[in-house]
Parts: sequence; C-alpha cells; structure tokens
Amino acid sequence: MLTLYWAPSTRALRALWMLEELGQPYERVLVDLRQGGQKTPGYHRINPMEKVPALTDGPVAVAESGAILTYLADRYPRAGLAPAIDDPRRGRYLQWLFFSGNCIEPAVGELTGGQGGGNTVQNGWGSADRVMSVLDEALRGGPWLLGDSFTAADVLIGIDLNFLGRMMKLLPETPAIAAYIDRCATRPAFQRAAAIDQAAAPSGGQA
Ligand SMILES: N[C@@H](CCC(=O)N[C@@H](CS)C(=O)NCC(=O)O)C(=O)O
Repeated sequence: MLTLYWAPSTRALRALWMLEELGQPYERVLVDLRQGGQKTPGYHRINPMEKVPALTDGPVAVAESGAILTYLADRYPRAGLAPAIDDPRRGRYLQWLFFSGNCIEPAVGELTGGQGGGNTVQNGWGSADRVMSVLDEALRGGPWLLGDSFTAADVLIGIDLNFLGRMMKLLPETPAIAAYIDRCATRPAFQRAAAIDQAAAPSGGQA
C-alpha cells in the first residue's frame, strides 16, 4: 500500500496531487507539524530530514517531492505520467523534475532573502529573472511542459508556480504562467487534492 505522509498547506500538495492523478489506492498519514509530528523517531526513520512529504510503498521509503513524483510515475507507467526511459522527451522531463529544487526554490530564496542575486555565474540557478524567463519561454508553447503530454513534471512545476507564486506571491506571474496555472487547476485530480488539502488546513496553513 502506498502511504503518503503529509500536512496541509505545504509542499506535500505536490505528492497529494500526483497520487490523485495516478488513481492508485493510497492512504494518508497526517503529520502534525505544529505538534512536532515530523520529529518523532518513527517519522525520522521515514524521512531523516523530518519534513513532509514522504512516501512509503512496502519496504520503500522515499522523500523529497521531486523524487516521490519520479518514483510514482515510473512505478505506475500505465498512468502515462512519465516518458519511457528511451523516449527522447525523457531528458527534458527529468530536467524539469530537478529544476524545482535546484532553480525555482533558490530563486524564491533570492527574491525573499533581501540579499540581491549575488554572482549569477556561481549561482546554480543563475538568477531569479533567468529562472522565471526560462519557465515563461517553456510555457508559451504549452499546454504542458512537454507539449501535449501532461507529466509528473507538470505536477511539480505546476504546484511551485501556483503555491509559491500565485498563492504566496513569492514569484512573478507572466500571462503564459498564469494560463498554465489555470490549466493545472482545471484538472480533476488537482481539484480533489486541493479539496483534501483545504479540508485539513488550519487557517493560514502550516508552513
Ligand atoms: N525539499 C523538500 C522540502 C520539504 C519541506 O520543506 N517541507 C516543509 C513544509 S513545506 C516541512 O515539512 N517543514 C517542517 C519542518 O521543517 O519542521 C521537498 O521538496 O519535499
């Protein structure tokens, strides 16, 4: 059985949406971040980073949302959420799955940290401006990052742009990005995940 360790109003929404897209049975275990549920020895064994989301699948434990999405898309290939290993689109697909943690998250840090962009050559993400223009360029074609095929990469990047951008106002929104967020929001699986998330959310969220 797939078990998702999650908390509402957090990055766990990425894994929640992915599981809803997959349509496989899964159970949710709420980790109460305010009560330190992430710091228990039992949860530490599942995710030593003591953060949500994390997923277990029998003997498998996997944390880091990009890794969870990659794992699930490959584990259930019939859902069609990942290009096959020999599909030429696989390269770009993996690139977007790494882009979230390696480029978008540091770009948010740059925009909110008040320290300026620093050295764009040394920065792994270049600059927030660069990250956002790369996303904008990729999404101007659409409808999805890989064109006509919706993949796990859209779950990850879609949540980043919606959650970190539109909801938390930490990232700018271009017309192409706005249209993409709107398209993501029309997916029934996204709506189910958002409803689950909102039903469990204390006002103001947890993290
Ligand atoms: N790199 C992780 C980040 C996960 C993360 O930062 N989760 C936050 C909630 S958004 C968390 O669990 N915070 C609780 C804590 O640090 O105590 C991922 O992508 O899954």
